[in-house]
Amino acid sequence: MNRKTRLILALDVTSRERALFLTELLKDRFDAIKIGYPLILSAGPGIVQEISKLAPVIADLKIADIPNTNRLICEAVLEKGASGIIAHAFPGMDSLMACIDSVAAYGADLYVVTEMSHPGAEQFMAPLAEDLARLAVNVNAAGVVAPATRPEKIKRIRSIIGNRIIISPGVGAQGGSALQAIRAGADYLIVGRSVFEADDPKEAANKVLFEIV
Ligand code: O7M
Repeated sequence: MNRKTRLILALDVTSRERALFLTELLKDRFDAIKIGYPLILSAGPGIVQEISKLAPVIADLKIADIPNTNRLICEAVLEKGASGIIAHAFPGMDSLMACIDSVAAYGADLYVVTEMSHPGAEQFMAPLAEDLARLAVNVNAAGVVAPATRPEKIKRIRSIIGNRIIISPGVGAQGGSALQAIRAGADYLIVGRSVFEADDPKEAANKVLFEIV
């Protein structure tokens, strides 16, 4: 991912037309577009290909299966042009290695979830986050996902992963501060509703950009 604006758009809309409109409107302000189940299940997997022609796509399928199934899922979206993939670490080393082997074959990047940004992540993920980050390092992932809602956790994760990439969701709609997340060590912020649901999405993106420069 080319680091220009340090923003990743979470395109959690369910209409193909809206997704393409927002991509065209906002692509200059974002280094990548993150597409997940809401859009892929509504618009069909071809949307990965369509948006990849306009901007780099990170496929957020939070892959969490046995190695063979992980490989099949990765290949399906990489074949459609995704340049990044997001996977969970908790299924273990072999499952994550299947993702690494797949992204390597396509010259794409793997991002591994360490701790999620919502309150429920405190229940099971938070106590394991550092182990999950270590696993991301062991498989040589390009980066990890860490919560902007808990900047102190970004700091902890940074101390474990060295200079691998941290992409960080939870800014805006979930209450996280863009500036605090960047100061804690995030490389990129994942921003969704606070931008695409705004009356003026370009202006809303500009506000985040001004905050972090
Ligand atoms: O800015 P929002 O809250 O509208 O969107 C945040 C996006 O980040 C949305 O697509 C979530 O699915 C995603 N996300 C989280 O909000 N929290 C996490 O811990 C992890 C993710 C994510 O992108 O994981 C890869």
